[in-house]
Parts: sequence; C-alpha cells; structure tokens
Amino acid sequence: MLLISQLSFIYKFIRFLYTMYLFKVILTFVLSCSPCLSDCGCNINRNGQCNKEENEIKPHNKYGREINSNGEFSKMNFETSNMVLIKHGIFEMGTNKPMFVSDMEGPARNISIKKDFYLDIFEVSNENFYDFVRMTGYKSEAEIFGDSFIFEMSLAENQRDSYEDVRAVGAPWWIKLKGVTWKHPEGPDSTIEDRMSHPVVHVSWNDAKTYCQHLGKRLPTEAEWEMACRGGLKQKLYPWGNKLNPNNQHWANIWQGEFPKTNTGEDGYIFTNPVNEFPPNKFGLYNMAGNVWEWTEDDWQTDPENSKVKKGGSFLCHESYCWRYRCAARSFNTKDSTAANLGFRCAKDIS
Ligand SMILES: *[C@@H]1O[C@H](CO)[C@@H](O)[C@H](O)[C@H]1NC(C)=O
Ligand SMILES: [Ca+2]
Ligand SMILES: [Ca+2]
Repeated sequence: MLLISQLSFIYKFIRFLYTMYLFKVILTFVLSCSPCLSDCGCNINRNGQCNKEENEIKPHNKYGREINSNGEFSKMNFETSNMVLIKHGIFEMGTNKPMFVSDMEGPARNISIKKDFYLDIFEVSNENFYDFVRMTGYKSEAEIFGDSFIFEMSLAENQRDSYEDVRAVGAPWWIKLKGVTWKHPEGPDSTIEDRMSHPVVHVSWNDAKTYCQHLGKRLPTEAEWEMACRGGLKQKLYPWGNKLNPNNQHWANIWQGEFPKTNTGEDGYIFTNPVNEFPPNKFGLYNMAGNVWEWTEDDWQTDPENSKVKKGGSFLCHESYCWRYRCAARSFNTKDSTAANLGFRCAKDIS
C-alpha cells in the first residue's frame, strides 16, 4: 500500500512538473511577442516570429489616411504628473542680437502670456509614442509617405556614397531614406528597442498635434515654449544662462567637433539622449535646448499655409553652422516634414 501511494505521489509530482513546463513554454512565447504588439498587432507567422513586413505592405496600411481619420480616438484622462505649471506673465521674447536675421529672431519685445498652462517636462519619448500607437493604431506620416530624412553619420561609411541622388539640396548630410519611420529610425532593419526613453523622431507636425490631442493636450505656442525655455531668466542665451558650459559641464546635447564631419560626442551623445538626461532649467524642464527640435503651434510668417515654427535646436547643432540651441532661436519645417532630429512636447490649458 505504501509503495502504491508513493508511486501515485511521484506520478502527480511529475505531472505537476510537466504542467509547469508547458506553462513556461506558453509564457515565453507570449513574452517574445510583446515587443511587436504595436508594430503588427501581434501577427505571428508559422515560426512564431512577429510578422512585421507582411503586415506593413497591406494596402490599408500603406494608404492609412482613412484609418487615421476614421472616427475620433478615445480621449484619455488627462495626466499632469509629467508636466509643470507655468504661470502667466510678461516676458521678453526674441533678441536684439540675432544670430540669424533671416530667422526673424529679433527684436526683443515684451509678450504677455495671459493664462497659466502646463508643459511636458520631457520631450515625448519613443515609449510614449509606442503606447499611443498601440492604443489607437495611428499611422504616422512618414509611414504613409514611405520615407524620412536621416543624418549621414547614421549610416555605415561604405553605405554613404550610394545615396548621392537623394541628398537634400544645400544640406547634403541629410539623406532621404525609404522605410525610415519613428519605429525604424535608420531604416527597416533598425529598431527603437534600445532607446525607448529617447525622444520620438520622424514625426511630423500633424503627427505631433494628433498625439497631443489624444491626451487632451495641445502643442505649445512659440511664445509659451520660449517663455518656458527661459525659465524666468531675462535675455539669456540658454535655458540655464549665457555660458555654454558652466563648471566645464555639458548642459545640453549638441555637436562637438567639426560639422558635419566629426562629432566627438564629448557631451556623451552622437545622436539623441534619454529625455530625462542633462540638467533641467529653473522651471524643471529637460532638453529645451538640444537633443531634438520641438514643433510648436505657430505658423512660420513667410509660409503660413504650410510651415510651422520649431524651437530649441538639436544634437546636430554646432555653433559654426546652426547656433540654434538658444531660447530665442527659431526655425521651421512644413507640417508633413519628418527628420531624425525633430520631435515635440505637449502643452495643456488649465481647465
Ligand atoms: C519690457 O518691459 C519692461 C518693464 O516695463 C521694460 O523694462 C523693458 O525695457 C521692456 N522690454 C522691451 C524689449 O521692450
Ligand atoms: Ca552630442
Ligand atoms: Ca529639445
């Protein structure tokens, strides 16, 4: 009798182990699929692999404007946890010592921001945008157009010469590449998995606006953005003051070396940095200067139909070429433009 009950126990134990094993196999399978949830709705092919390409060439994805305009996205509850409240008031916008006169940086003038508003502490990250896409199925404009602009240093040296025909006129270090999107920032073989905390890039003004609206937010106006950048300081160049590197430290991710050939990455980054790195300004805002350019709500004066103001400069900016990591600096792009150094953050009215 004893033997039988022992055997029965061993049998149950082995069955238990086997059940646990099956459980582990299933769990591993499910987990291995999770990185692709937003990419392909978790289409698993016969090998258990996420089947991205097959999904991406479906016509309804390629011509996704209908998808994006089909009905309103469900609005999320508004969250202020990663925003700061910025008080209304008058501040001196622009500068009387413009570095780029054609950018219309001047003159310095008193501008009144009439209402308090919230602003995102960080640039919108890949993780944030990933969540948005997973919830809404949103297709970005670069995905719909099928290409975007990347910086030549993102390509291996032996690849660069093959792209002469698609280089941007007047700025040959920009290469227009097929299959570049926010989730494949250097082309179809690249991924954001190793930089979920970095700012989302290759997003157009239209994409940025849709993202902010989904969260019950909006894009900041240029004046709001600049007031926030200055952090209460008056007529200083940078969000932290006039010296580029106080205490011999780097306060923003820009370009060190000789543009556009050598970037020494002395500040720690050749490309983008995580949105919570480098010191915040007095308002607690990170990377207002450098890292990625940020879209604003305002029209560009000389092309109000098509172009929008962007602020803050990027990791590609160097004093010799693009000294635009100053609060007064400004530039523009058309609403559907996308690039490797252009992102955004959202603002929000007090309701
Ligand atoms: C803005 O207003 C302040 C206070 O009235 C004044 O001192 C300053 O000169 C004004 N700045 C400009 C650029 O007009
Ligand atoms: Ca850098
Ligand atoms: Ca920035």
